[in-house]
Amino acid sequence: MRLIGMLDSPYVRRAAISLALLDMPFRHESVSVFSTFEQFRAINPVVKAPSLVCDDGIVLMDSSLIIDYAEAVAGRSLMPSELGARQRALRIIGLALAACEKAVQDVYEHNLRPAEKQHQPWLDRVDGQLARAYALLEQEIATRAVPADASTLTQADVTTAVVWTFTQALLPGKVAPAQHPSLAAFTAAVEQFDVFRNWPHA
Ligand SMILES: N[C@@H](CCC(=O)N[C@@H](CS)C(=O)NCC(=O)O)C(=O)O
Repeated sequence: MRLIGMLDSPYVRRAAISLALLDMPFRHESVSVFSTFEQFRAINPVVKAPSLVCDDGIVLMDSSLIIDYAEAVAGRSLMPSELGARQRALRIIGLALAACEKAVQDVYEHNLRPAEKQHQPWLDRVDGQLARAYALLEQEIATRAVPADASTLTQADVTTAVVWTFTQALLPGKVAPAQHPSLAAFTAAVEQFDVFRNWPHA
C-alpha cells in the first residue's frame, strides 16, 4: 500500500498514525496537493490527500474511509466495541473533524484567496464554528484519561491530538491553549508516543 500526501495535512497524519497503529505495511509518499499538483493528479485525478493506493491498484481517498479499509484488512479496529464507549468516541471524532475542517477552511481562506476577495462574514462564521467545536471538544477531553501507552490509543485519541497540533501550528493564537488546558495537556502527552514521533506534523 502507498499512502500519498504531506504530513502537514491532519488528514494524512491521522491516516498514517492509524495505519502504523494497525501494523499495516505501507509506504508513505510526501506528494503535495499544492506544490506538486500534477504529480498528485497522476496518482489520483481528484487530487485529495490522503490517497491510498491499495495493493491491487485501487485508489481510496478520505482519511476515515482509508482507516475503515485498513481496519478491515487488519481485522481489528481503533474504535471501542462497547456501545457507550463507541458513541463517546464518535462524538469526540465528530467534534475533532469539524474543528479540523474549520481550521483548514480558515487556512485556505487566508492563504489561497487574495485578501481583496475575502468575505469577512464567511470568515466570522468559520471561526465561530471552530471556536464552538473546540469548546465542546475541551469538555469531552477534560473527563478523559490520557492513554497510558500507545497500545491503548483509540481513534478518538489519535484524531484529537493530530487536529490540536495542526491547529496550533497553522493558526497560532486562534484557539488559545490557556482556555483549552485539557486538550493542550492531552496532546502534549500523546505526542510523546513513538508512533506520533515517527509520523510528525510537517
Ligand atoms: N474529509 C477528507 C478531507 C481531506 C482534505 O481536504 N485534504 C486536503 C489536504 S489537508 C486536500 O486534499 N486539499 C486539496 C483540495 O481539497 O483540493 C479526509 O478526511 O481525508
